[in-house]
Amino acid sequence: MSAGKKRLVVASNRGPVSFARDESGRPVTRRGAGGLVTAGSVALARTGGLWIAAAMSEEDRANAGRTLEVGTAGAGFHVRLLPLDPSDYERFYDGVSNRVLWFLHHSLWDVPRAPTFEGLADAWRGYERVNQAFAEALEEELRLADGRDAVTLVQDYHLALVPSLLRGRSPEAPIVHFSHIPFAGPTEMRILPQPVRESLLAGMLGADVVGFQAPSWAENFLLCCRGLPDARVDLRRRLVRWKDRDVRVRVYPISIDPAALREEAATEAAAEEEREILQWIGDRRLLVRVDRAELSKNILRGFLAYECFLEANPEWLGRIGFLALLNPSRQHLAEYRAYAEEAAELAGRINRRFRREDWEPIQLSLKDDYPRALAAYRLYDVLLVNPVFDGMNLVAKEGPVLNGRDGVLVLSENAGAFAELGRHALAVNPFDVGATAAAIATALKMGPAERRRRARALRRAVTRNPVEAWAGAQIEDLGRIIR
Ligand code: GDG
Repeated sequence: MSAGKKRLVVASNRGPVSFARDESGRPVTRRGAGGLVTAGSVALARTGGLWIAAAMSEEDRANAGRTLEVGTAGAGFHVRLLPLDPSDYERFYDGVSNRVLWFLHHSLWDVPRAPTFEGLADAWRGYERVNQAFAEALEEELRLADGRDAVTLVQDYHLALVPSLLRGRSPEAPIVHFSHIPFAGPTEMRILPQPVRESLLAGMLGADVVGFQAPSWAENFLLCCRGLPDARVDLRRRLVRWKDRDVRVRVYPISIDPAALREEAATEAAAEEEREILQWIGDRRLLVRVDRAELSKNILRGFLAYECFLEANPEWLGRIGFLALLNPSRQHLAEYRAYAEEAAELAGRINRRFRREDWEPIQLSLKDDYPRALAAYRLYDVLLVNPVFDGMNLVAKEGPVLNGRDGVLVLSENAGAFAELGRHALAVNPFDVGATAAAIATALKMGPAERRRRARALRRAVTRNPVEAWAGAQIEDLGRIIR
């Protein structure tokens, strides 16, 4: 049977639904947001199947074990939340995934001081146990599939060990591991203690296909595998020979669903935000950024670049506003709270330096407000997307699809999205504050014909890669390999 006919099983840390209680205390389910949920749900709605995710909250744990049906009749799929030991989950989620792997793959450590890896050995055991629990649940599902064997799509750095653990239990299972984030190069990878480094690579190599968002991350993975004893790496064919099997390394850039996005942007909530932003900006030009309040998104250098731009181009004082919409993220981690505070302080300092009676240079909002983000996408003249490193970055794709002003995209060379959109954006080295300031100035000076041409090309580049293609290409590749 070809992989294309098989049932789909998706495994990820965060699932497409979570449990909560409404005001009257009744249990309710909430749909998750984000690129993985959209792309995974689109794939599962087509084939039917199951999504296995961690029970992340108390409420999730109380409902774990039940299999839920999600979606509409004929386009539905099932979700199973795994009950996990809370202290193991904390080791897995914060101790390893958030504090070590996220920092490693985005180059976020201040290397003269960090990391020191105190507590890593203990956290690592929790990471292994949670990965083991996922592998067991997946194997059980494959057994239950009863002849209609399944294709397993394992998501992200949280579950790097799952492919080899599952392979050990189910040697014939077709498995893809996909990383939504960048992958560190071999030099950064050497920051990790050797056993951890080798377990991660060997874990991912349990898959038939190891997928990434962009060519640079795939190449980094291959280069890291060259450091793994007994692995044979063919860089040209993007192949790793490991334990008598060939593992393919491939690129599957994730995309967005433009029709669904336009529908969300057409709601009254978004229209209300649009009116509010228009009132704030008046006839000034609008610079926008939309991000999780996250270290990798490079918010501080973005503000410094704006300051540098205002300093070098005083004719723009009072004629532009910077709307920075930051969705709070991982606020239980001290590094994230400190970063968000530093961003607010920096915006405050720039405002105090340049503000006038009738003009505030930056409006910073630190809250979960998706309708406002959609409204800002429609209205920007310049969209600043300058992450230090980013797997893909969906803001760079959503903005151009909704924007109605032929806005210019200023895009980091280190965002995965750069491979698809870079030619039509203004490229910046995210570490170079002066160059980012110059790119903002260039965007604002750009003539209407060039703006229109670039905006159109960006829209076309996004829509050329439909969201269904992400899982579709993975399943097709598996089909060719397995046959
Ligand atoms: C990871 C990788 C990769 C914006 N404001 C709010 C809000 N948003 C939405 C945006 C966009 C999403 O959040 C952010 O997407 P990104 O791609 O930028 O970012 P990550 O969260 O870092 O995701 C990334 C992605 O996985 C998919 O593979 O692209 O590289 O890091 O859709 O519009 N959402 C909510 N409230 C807001 O205030 N709920």
